[in-house]
Parts: sequence; structure tokens; C-alpha cells
Amino acid sequence: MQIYIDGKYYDKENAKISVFDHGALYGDGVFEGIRVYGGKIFKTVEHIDRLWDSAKAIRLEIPMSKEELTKVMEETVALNEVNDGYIRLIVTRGVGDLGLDPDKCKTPSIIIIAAGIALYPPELYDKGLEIVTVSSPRIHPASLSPRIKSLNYLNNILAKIEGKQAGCIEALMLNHKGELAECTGDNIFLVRKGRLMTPPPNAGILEGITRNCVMDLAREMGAEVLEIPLTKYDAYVADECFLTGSAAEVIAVVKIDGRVIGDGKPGPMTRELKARFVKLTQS
Ligand code: PXG
Repeated sequence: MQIYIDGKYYDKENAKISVFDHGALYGDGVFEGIRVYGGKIFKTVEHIDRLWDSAKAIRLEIPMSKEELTKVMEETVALNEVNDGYIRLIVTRGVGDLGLDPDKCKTPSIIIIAAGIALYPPELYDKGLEIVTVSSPRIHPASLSPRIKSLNYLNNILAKIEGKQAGCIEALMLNHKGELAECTGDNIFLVRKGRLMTPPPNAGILEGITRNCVMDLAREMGAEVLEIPLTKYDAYVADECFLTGSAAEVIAVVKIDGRVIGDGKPGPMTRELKARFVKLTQS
């Protein structure tokens, strides 16, 4: 494996960053998780644009143009002969000293890892997931907007720990108002009476690229798509529920907080959207 760090490639053992990098010291940086299908990077423009927005929101200047970074990403994928896999694209604040001040960091670091991806076990795609709502709410958008895909994922990690403790592979986080927000690394959708519903970005969620893609697919199917605040009540009475994410793609949820959703099997809208999504990744 050849990992790109600031203009050079290193093998896995030698791909290292400084302990004084503020990405390591403070989680000061941004990232993207991107899929590669058939050797092609999926939704490159959307991921690059989101990375730039995340960086702008934390006043981090990426030391490369969007076009240059796209080229380097493609080069890293080709060099590693990744056909179906995953890219982790990271921009850290860079090396500074032992103080928060980002201005002490002269140059941000760019890291690109192109590798395989560990997905949910295949049988879960057929059977569907069981999830639980956890007590840690999604971080308040006025503190650190969940729209920033930052290197600071402790909010999600704590939720993941709580979910695992309850025997679930994924955890559902509510927002500061007690509404549905998102899971630790995926967005959530509900289906009720043929309508597709998902929380709006201002509910305090990451505006997922898979999410947006699935909403477009649903509109193509002629389904009504609503971005509206949702509560646990909406989840409990839903006909279907599924999650979306670059890693998860589209995966059904059949139980929430021990309650069976719909008839306890992946529903028709979920299956159709999943099929259309897979087709899109193969085109
Ligand atoms: N919410 C959160 C909090 C996420 O981290 C999504 C939603 C889905 O967004 P996309 O744009 O992927 O549809 C994410 C995505 C990883 C990894 O390595 C994490 C994500 C995606 C890919 C890999 O942990 N999170």
C-alpha cells in the first residue's frame, strides 16, 4: 500500500505524521470518506466540494486546488490498483506547538489512503439492521456544526460505544431538540405511506452525499421526498427505515429500540432504492 502524504508516497509502515500535528493533538482537521467503484471515484466533485466547505468552516486553507487534489486522489487510486474500495482523504491543520492556536501551524498536511473497505456483514444487507437510540445527543450545531466533517468524531464514537453496549452495530443519535439526527456514520430515512422522509441538514446532521443521491433516485421513482424534522414516534410508526452512507451504501433497519419496523423485513422502497443505487455505482 502506498500512502500519499504532502507530495510523497510512503509504504504503510512508514506513513507517519508528527505528534505535533494539530490533527493528532486536537482533532483539528477535516476529512472525507469516498468510494471507488470499478476503478472510478464515486461522486468526486461532491466530496471535494464538501471537503472545501468543511475546511472553510474551520478557517483551514487547503494548500492545493480542487483540480490538483482530484488528480492526486486519482493517482493514489491507480498506484494502489484499487478497483472497489475506499479513499480516506484527510487535511490536518499541520505541525504546530503545544497550544490550541491554529496560527502556529504553518502548513496543513494532506493525506490520502486508498484501500479496501470493511462493510457491514453481507447477511445484514439481506436481513436488515437493529439499531438503538442512544443517550448522547448529536453535538449542538452552535457548538460544532455536524455539517463539518471534522477529525473530531468523539461525539459519534461515544454513541457507537453506547450502541455496541446495547448489542447494536449502529446507534441512532437524536439532536439537541430530541429529534432524529443521524447514526454514527450514516444518515437515516423513514418511509410512511409511500413518502420518503429524512431530517433536514439544519437538524444538526452531516449532509451525506449518499443521502442526497438516494433522494434524487427516489424523486426519479416518482416518490414524494420530504426533508422534515422527525421524532422517535415517526420512526416507531414507520413502514420502512434505512440508512445511507459511503461505507454502508443503502441498508435496511428492521428494529429500533427493540421495536419492529414495518413487517420486520427490508421494505419495497428500501429494496428498490438499494437496487437503483447499486446500478448507479456500476454505471
Ligand atoms: N453522517 C455521518 C456522521 C457520517 O460520518 C454520513 C452521515 C454519510 O455521509 P456520506 O457522504 O458518506 O453519504 C457519514 C459518513 C469511516 C467512514 O471510515 C465514515 C463515513 C463515510 C465513510 C467512511 O468511518 N461517514
